[in-house]
Amino acid sequence: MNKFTRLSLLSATAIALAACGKHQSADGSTASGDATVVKIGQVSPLTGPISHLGKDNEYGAKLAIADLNSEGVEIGGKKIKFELVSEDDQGDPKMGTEVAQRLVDAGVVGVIGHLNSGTSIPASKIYSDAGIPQITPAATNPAFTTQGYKTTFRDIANDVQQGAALGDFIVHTLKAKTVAIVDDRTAYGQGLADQVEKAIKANGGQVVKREFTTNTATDFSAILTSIKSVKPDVVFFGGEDSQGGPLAKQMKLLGLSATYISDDGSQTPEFIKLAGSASEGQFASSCGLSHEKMPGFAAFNDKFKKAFNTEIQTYAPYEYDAVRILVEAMKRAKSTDPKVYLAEVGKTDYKGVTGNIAFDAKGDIKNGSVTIYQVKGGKWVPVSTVGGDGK
Ligand code: ABU
Repeated sequence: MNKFTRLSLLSATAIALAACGKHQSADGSTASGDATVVKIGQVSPLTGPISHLGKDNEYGAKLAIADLNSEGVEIGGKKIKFELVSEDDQGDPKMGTEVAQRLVDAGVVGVIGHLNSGTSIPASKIYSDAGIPQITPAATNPAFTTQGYKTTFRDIANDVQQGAALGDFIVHTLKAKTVAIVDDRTAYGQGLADQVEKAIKANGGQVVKREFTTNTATDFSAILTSIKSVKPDVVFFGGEDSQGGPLAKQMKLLGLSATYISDDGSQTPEFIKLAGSASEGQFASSCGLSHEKMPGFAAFNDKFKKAFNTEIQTYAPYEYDAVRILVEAMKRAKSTDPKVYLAEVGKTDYKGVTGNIAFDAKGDIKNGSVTIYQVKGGKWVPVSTVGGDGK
């Protein structure tokens, strides 16, 4: 959309709002009754193979907005009513930039997302150009925060930390001498697989096979037959549960007895559902503390179940914290204008549901942690945590 069309759309929005008794200010907020309406965007794949993860994120944002509105927030002497604008990027990089522009045009003052590294990275330029803070609660590729933008933040550990923890665990805890690695060729899966390979080698292990698939594949028999021929001790998969679950199941069906280990995209209830009995004894990491060590998890979990009648997949608590971090920054700045409150986001020191959150100069979480889990009795059970408050 060109600049002229965007301006015309904004004018049209202002006219429409005026007609229904609302007034749009220069910072994108609107007045409604005695409260000023402030829009916060959230983006995740709400359709497609990982829509369960996308909806989990959206639910986290919805809870945060509901809590803020029921608590009642005043900023700069004005009563604020927050409104969530949720977009579906389908996990697709091109759609990611399209919906990012749509959110900017809609006048959001901050964005939580996107979920995928492959969408968060290209979308970040659009938010940076518009001066709008973006906190991802899920995208872990380190490149997200190394582009030199002042607007990019992440409230979970990244894949340099996750790859190092996985490599160490595979070699020293699982005592693997030989490892086969599969990835889904996304910015996330391939990037993490590279980090894991580096860490395995640095710890004295051997990567005997490297294979790849796609993030829509469902049949892994050719890859697994090739892996079976080298008899690895461990198979690592870099990607999401929509591939990880079927892959673990097909490993068992093919008689591949290697231990399976995956990542934060697979450390979900959905993985256990998809892999079935083949999930038992398998491992995966998450980019944060275990639920038991998260200071606000129990209360958040109760609220989540009551509101949505489903269990948390993985990122919802980080999404909840991210919304509240933006609003805390607005309160400190006494402004909802992103150009004014952006500087305060970088100064965050917040005790959230997931733990203590502060950002380094790049916008990454300081002192992030990685937890390794194992499936025991059909449930994910934490085995060890490195970093953060977990050690
Ligand atoms: N971090 C897991 C999945 C999201 C992503 O980074 O693509």
